[in-house]
Amino acid sequence: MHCKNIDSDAKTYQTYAKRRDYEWQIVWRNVLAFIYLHVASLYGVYLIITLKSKIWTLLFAVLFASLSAMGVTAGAHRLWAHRAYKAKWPLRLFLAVLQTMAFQNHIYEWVRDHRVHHKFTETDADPHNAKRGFFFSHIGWLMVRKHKDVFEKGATVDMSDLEKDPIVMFQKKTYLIVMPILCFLLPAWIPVKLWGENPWYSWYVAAMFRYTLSLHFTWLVNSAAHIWGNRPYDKYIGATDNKTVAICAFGEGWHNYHHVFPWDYKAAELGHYSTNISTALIDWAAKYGLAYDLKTVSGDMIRKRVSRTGDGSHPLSKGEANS
Ligand code: ST9
Ligand code: ZN
Ligand code: ZN
Repeated sequence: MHCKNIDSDAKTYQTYAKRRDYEWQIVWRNVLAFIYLHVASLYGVYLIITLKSKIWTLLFAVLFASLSAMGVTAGAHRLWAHRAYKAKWPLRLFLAVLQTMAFQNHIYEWVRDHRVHHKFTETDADPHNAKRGFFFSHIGWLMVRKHKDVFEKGATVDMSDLEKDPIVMFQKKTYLIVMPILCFLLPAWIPVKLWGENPWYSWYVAAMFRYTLSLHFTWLVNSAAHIWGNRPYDKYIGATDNKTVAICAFGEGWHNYHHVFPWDYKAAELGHYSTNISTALIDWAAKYGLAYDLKTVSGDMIRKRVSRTGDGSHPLSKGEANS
């Protein structure tokens, strides 16, 4: 009898481990939230194209989305996840506020998932492993429990620098109160207060549509920029350089470069402002001394890497072929 219990315990554990390996354990709360977000956003699109909502509400939504995107790109990504530059506290506070407006989890969690993504790219320990397909790496990973390797291998990632940043830790502590105010209530309230928008129109356009669209633009980096595009710097990795994603994601679509040289504050070789507006913000902040120690990569290092592992799509490798 006793033996039987142990046996069945072991079986339960094996089944559990197997399930975590191969089965999607769906988190219905998130599935329902995403369904609501998408239905509400479609209604927002209807309000925009039928000109029922005011044009100012749409312009405001674009501005709000752009500011919050900078909190993710220049803040959570380049500053906190990669330490590609240093920032004085007023800039860190500003970026933390913008990042809270974006609701992509608090900085600490965002950075932990992102560091794990870089350390274990396209393995089971990668939270949005692109080998599991477009849907999983785009949105699916947020609707299921994480693979056990994410917890186990993720535990090896050092987060002590963030634990020492009082702004990051304050945001973590107050996130569940401040985030709904900054991401949903504030953008829904401003159009009502400033130009008399209908409160429901404001909710659907400036809150729901704006938020959902900026999530998709961000997720494209994890999905599209791990599937489609060139691999000018390293043809042996999944990440790609994808101009469309770069434009949508404020300069984060030069993802082949970024995976090869993650410490570059431009997250791209060139960082032209037209396809990399986040770099413009960091450069501007550096001019006023708010950002400093901007890290980049030497032309020589890039050239060597392009000729060693590039897929031949880089202008430098074409030059080589001609000479
Ligand atoms: C969102 C995030 O959308 C988007 C990130 C995109 C990143 C893109 C990067 C590309 C570059 C930047 C581009 C920017 C472009 C911007 C342009 C915009 C126009 N390591 O997670 P839990 C442990 S969020 C180590 O609950 P479950 C840890 O102990 C959208 N350990 O796991 C943790 O406990 P604690 C809105 C880890 O239960 C515990 O496990 N948010 C790691 O499997 C439990 O963790 C949502 O939709 C790790 N990596 O649940 C909510 N991870 O935290 C989404 C976990 O206490 N989240 N541990 O230390 C969830 O509901 C859940 O996380 C879950 C998994 C259901 C997905
Ligand atoms: Zn990636
Ligand atoms: Zn990164």
